[in-house]
Amino acid sequence: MNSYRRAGRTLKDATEDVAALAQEGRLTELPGIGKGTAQRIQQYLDTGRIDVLAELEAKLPEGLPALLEIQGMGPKKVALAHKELGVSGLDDLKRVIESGELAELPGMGAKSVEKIAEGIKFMETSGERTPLGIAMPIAEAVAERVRALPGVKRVEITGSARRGAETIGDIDILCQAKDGAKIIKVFVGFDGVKRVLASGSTKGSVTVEIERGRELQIDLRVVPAESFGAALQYFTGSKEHNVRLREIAIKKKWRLNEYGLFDAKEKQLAGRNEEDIYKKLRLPWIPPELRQDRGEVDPEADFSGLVTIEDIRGDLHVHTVASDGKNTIEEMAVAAKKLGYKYIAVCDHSKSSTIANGLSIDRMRKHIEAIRKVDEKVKGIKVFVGTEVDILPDGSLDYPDRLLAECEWVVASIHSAMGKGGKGKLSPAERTIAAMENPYVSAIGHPTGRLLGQRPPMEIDMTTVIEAASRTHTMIEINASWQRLDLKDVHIRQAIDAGVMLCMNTDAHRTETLDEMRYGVLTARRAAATPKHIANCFTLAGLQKAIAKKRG
Ligand code: DGT
Ligand code: CA
Ligand code: CA
Ligand code: ZN
Repeated sequence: MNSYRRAGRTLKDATEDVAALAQEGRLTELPGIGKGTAQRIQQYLDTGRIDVLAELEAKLPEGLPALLEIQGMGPKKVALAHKELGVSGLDDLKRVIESGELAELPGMGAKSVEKIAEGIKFMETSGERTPLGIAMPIAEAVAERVRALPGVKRVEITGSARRGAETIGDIDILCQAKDGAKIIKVFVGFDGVKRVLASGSTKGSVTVEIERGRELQIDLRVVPAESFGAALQYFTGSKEHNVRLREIAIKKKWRLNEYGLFDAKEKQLAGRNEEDIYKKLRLPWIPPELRQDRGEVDPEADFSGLVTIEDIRGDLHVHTVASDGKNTIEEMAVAAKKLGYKYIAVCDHSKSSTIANGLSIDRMRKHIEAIRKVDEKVKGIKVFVGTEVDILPDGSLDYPDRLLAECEWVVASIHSAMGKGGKGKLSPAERTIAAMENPYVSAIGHPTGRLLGQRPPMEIDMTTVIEAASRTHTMIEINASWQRLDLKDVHIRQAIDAGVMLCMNTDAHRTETLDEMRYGVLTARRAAATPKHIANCFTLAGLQKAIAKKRG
């Protein structure tokens, strides 16, 4: 089992195209891939299935693999519950938790059962929504294919994806064309379509499989030119935002729907372009990310100048092979330069993050030298000597001050003991604040520690954290990785209002994920952030000044 897991990891991390390697018969050159595994990969590439896997799956009760997704339920516990109590699905599991039978199994106990119960609750409430970072590339690829069809004039992604929501229920795409039925017929036949839910003359609905047993719905609507703007506005939502707009229309005795804005005599006042709808309602055009009914429907508001991806001049939290990254310092620097960045901060893990291959003090000293060398070698980009230092359970940092002083940029993060603290223990907020009191800590990394759909945020009082950040001149990170999006939008707004300087980082562990910055930008726009709120929108000199504000 472990060898398959290892092979899986190898494939996921492979820098060469696996299909190409297979064709050349070179799969066994990859670490952890023997002849047998290579044959199975080949079978999957040829047929889309693996016989051994299918046989194993057939032997297992259908509901069993899903139990592995529950936080706190490892393979051993699933096997134990299955063997001893006949648990073969979620309902069974809930029953034996309720009855107390699960807690009585060897190696279980009340505490781990409580954790499992929480895991179930979290999984059920996070539902079947798909992370933005999975849904967006699919939405863009499908939109691109629709755009290429003959007769298609305009295509836009709408719905929650256009609003940059953290998770997506389904993807909504809007297209302008005359012959809807023809477009939709082609759409429902796109390769990759798993099921067709609807296929008409104005709307088609399909699903695609995003992982085994998990499908994502895509709706395509086709509208004529005269109502494209109205449909774009309507299907972008949110529903609550649309309700506000409709209230304004009704007050004027007008009507607003997906076909347009109409006066009392049914004359269309706007509909061709989205901007016209807002203009007729005497509102500024409201960026989609802000359409959440949080006070944005305001004639006086000014939403110009929100941060865009072009404003980002560097990434201040990336990892390398020195800890748990996949690329070297130089590869990360060159990739950042290709994105047009002026600076990058190499922030590998500190010694206590042992599972992430954190650097001992000695290794860190050598690493600092290595970063300096790359900074000299790669021209046109400043490579900051940085670290992502662990905030330990007692609120102290994982490196001594004299080592932190050698770093130009220090991100401090909590990676362990993420519980709420309690008797004699510091709470996550207390630990974070203790870290911010350290003069060398430039920023707090992924402040709530959440992993979307997997791990809830720590119980951390963000109000006191934000207040301390403002007082100590410590920046707070907007971790742009779509798995985190941490800070989230409402906390970003809260930090801005408290005068806290933010920074936006990908936490990239490989060159490819440097481009996840876009998800951080969408999230920051949902908080109406502008470049002046985000330190890595500054020039190098401006950033250095912002860092010096704390260090003096
Ligand atoms: P999702 O898919 O759950 O992530 O969220 P949305 O916002 O994409 O919701 P969805 O796909 O159900 O509908 C897309 C947009 O269409 C929604 O944001 C607003 C509009 N819409 C859909 N149904 C209604 C409705 O019953 N009333 C109003 N006012 N708008 C609706
Ligand atoms: Ca949707
Ligand atoms: Ca939809
Ligand atoms: Zn981290």
